Amino acid sequence: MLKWWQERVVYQIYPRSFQDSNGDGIGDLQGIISRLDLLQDLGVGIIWLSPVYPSPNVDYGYDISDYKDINPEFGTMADMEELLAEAEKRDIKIVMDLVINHTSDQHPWFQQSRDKNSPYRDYYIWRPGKGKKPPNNWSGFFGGGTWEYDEKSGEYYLHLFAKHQPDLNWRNPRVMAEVKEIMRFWLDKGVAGFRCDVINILYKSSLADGRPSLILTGSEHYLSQEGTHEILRELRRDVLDNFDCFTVGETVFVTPKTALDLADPERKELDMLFSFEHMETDQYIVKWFKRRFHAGRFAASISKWQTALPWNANYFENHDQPRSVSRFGDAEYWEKSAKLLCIMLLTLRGTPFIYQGQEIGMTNFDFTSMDQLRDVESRNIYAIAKRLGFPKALRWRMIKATSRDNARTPMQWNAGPWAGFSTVEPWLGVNSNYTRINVESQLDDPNSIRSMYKAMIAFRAGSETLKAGSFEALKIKKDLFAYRRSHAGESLAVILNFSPRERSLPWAGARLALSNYEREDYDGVLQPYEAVILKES
Ligand code: TEU
Ligand code: CA
Repeated sequence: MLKWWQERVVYQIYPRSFQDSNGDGIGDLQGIISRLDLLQDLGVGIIWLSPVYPSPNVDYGYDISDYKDINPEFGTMADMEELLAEAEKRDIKIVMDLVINHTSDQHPWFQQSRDKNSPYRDYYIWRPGKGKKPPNNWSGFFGGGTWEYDEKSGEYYLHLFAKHQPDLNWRNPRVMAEVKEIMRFWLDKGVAGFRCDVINILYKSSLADGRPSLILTGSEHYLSQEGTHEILRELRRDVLDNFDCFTVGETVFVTPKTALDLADPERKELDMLFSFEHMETDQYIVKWFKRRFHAGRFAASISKWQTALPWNANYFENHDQPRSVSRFGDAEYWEKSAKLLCIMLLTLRGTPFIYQGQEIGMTNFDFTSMDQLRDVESRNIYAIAKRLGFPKALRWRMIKATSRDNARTPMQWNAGPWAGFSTVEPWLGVNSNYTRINVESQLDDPNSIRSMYKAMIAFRAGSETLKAGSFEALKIKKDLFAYRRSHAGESLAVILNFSPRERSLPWAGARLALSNYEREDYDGVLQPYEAVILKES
């Protein structure tokens, strides 16, 4: 029997860029409330809100300075309670983003911890340097080091992300108690669960130097450590199991083995998790060095993970990733390839996660210079590439293709000023294709990408095979990817042509259930970027 978070489709909202309601150029909670009817129309069952807590916005909400309030830019706690109530009226559940590996350096806990004698000192990881050097050689997720010297304190503090995001010390039982309190606060308000930010790096087993690595020096001391498993089991036992809720972990650098240790239902840690392997098939070593997308590599990774875990959290884009149609699709076949990705996402086994704008085929941002970018990660990497002597054209190409700002431009609602997102210039530029790509132009068009998402969400909702069925990879050949979903005597074959060429793939004894092309039945020849669902039995 499936749980409700396995039956429903999740829609991720990046609140800053979804809908501005008060004309300050920044998305907000009242803006989200004003768009709930459209999300209900789409068929969304759960909304994952990227962080809406007070934040100095170094990392736009992923640096939290108060876990039990609402960022005034987004509104008030009353607005949040109204959002919860309005969503519930539409049978939409709300999931919050739980960022507990680190806080903002403006959090009162951190400010007090700078005093060596403060009871908050051990909420964070403070260490003396080695002479003039930091305590170890670890490298950070945003490039650069992971230790910041604090004059007042006379010591360094650890930050695996930006220096304004000090890591919490999860060896301290008071940190555990504080986080349990925060989780109960939101669950008592009716929040239906949490997306857990970089949740598999909480416990640092050692602060010893790491093996030098091009990716993350030192990660062997904190990736998926036993201490983290113990933390997750305790949070589940003492808090989560007392509510009808779920968790989806964002888990970096997991393998099928380490992922199973985090998401195996028997271990009662996470309910499901986002892995990254399929999102790393178009890069060399790190995401800044792009590699041509190869559908076969992508399909092979997806297939591996479909059978590696008891349940998957399937996604092709989010607020950290470039737009999937620009990355895995084809601009020449923008509509068809966006619909192919839609059919793939909604026919895989597991909970589908749709990111705002994906449902209308929003593309990467057409920015032309660094001063249009806001993302701390992009700016850090650009500065490091410059220091390393990368030519300007090369470092610009790296950033433009991969910057997280590609996914953070304002939601394109209509062809009006600022794409209907705001009445003033937004905090981040609007993609110039908003007059062509927007919700309003697709809403009543039965052949639009949004209509395909709406149809596929309904198709999946009515199909026990797609929701609960098994997954079997059938063909992974260059640009062709075919798999079978079976359940209780029904068998559906999904065939995806990730290429601009016609491809012959006869499929005897099957009846067409759905295609992203207008056709009566399946003639064994796939059109460019055609995706079909065939009923085999
Ligand atoms: O992201 C974790 C993370 O590692 C991402 O930076 C990811 O590695 C990369 O950007 C995409 O490949 C989470 C949040 O999703 C991200 O927005 C935050 O910046 C980060 O944690 C720190 O909280
Ligand atoms: Ca606003």
